[in-house]
Amino acid sequence: MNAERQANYGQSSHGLRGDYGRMRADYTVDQEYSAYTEAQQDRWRRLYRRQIELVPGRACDEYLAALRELPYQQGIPRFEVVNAQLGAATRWQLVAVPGLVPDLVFFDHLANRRFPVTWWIREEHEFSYIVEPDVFHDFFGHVPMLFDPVFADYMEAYGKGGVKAEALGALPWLARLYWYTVEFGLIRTPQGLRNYGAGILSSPGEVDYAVTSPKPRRVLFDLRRIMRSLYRIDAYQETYFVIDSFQQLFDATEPDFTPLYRELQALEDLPADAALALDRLVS
Ligand code: HBI
Ligand code: FE
Repeated sequence: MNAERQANYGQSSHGLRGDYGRMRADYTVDQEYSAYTEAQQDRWRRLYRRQIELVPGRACDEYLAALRELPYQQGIPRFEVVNAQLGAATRWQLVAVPGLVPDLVFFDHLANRRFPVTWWIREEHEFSYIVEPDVFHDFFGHVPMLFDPVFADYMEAYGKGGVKAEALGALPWLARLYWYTVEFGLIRTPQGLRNYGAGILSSPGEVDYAVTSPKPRRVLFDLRRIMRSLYRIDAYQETYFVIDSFQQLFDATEPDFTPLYRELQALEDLPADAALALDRLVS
């Protein structure tokens, strides 16, 4: 299987970084901790110190509570240390991977409560922006949310849905659900709008933009609307979808999507900046 052809991220399929030569059949590798250079460890610490200042008041409480307990200050985290904490909290485990993995491999890991984490760290010139997931995006953006029991169950259900969607030829629709929730989701709280999406939480610019800028549309969560919506992978999002709780997200995505996919076949995709009369906007 050719990883470069199989892994599609968003709408662009591009050559992938990473060494796909020495991995197991499920695309996992061992984290070779001593191979990280001091420059890479220093880059992690600088990424961490910048982002840790930005998340209070902008990330949801579930995320912040987990982040406080994670050993991220000293340097690139060790998988086995975080796995002991995560396993105790929600029975999830992290597995090291060479980078983006094929959709079905990714879904199979999620369906079995394993989250694939890219082991390598971005280059210095990518300090503020990177398209592919690296170890900072995965650990800082995704891992804290896996400590929330309801969100953790949502991720497992998503993986199971992914296996089904692939068989039904419905992946583009399901991938948009991942994008607009797991990567770029917002949640409405009594204290105001907060981020829970990993793409936002690991981004120095978008973490503020997503919850404060007057530019983007913020639309109340609507499964069908999300599945119709194209997205951009190379700029701040033009539309965010807002949930009221992780339970709402879990419940709304619980039913079998087969009838929904059939309906969507007859509907046109919507541009990333579409304004629909029926959108319920969040002010
Ligand atoms: N691989 N490592 C990794 N991380 C992802 O987020 C990822 C992936 N492969 C496929 C994939 N995501 C998509 O299937 C999802 O965006 C739906
Ligand atoms: Fe991600």
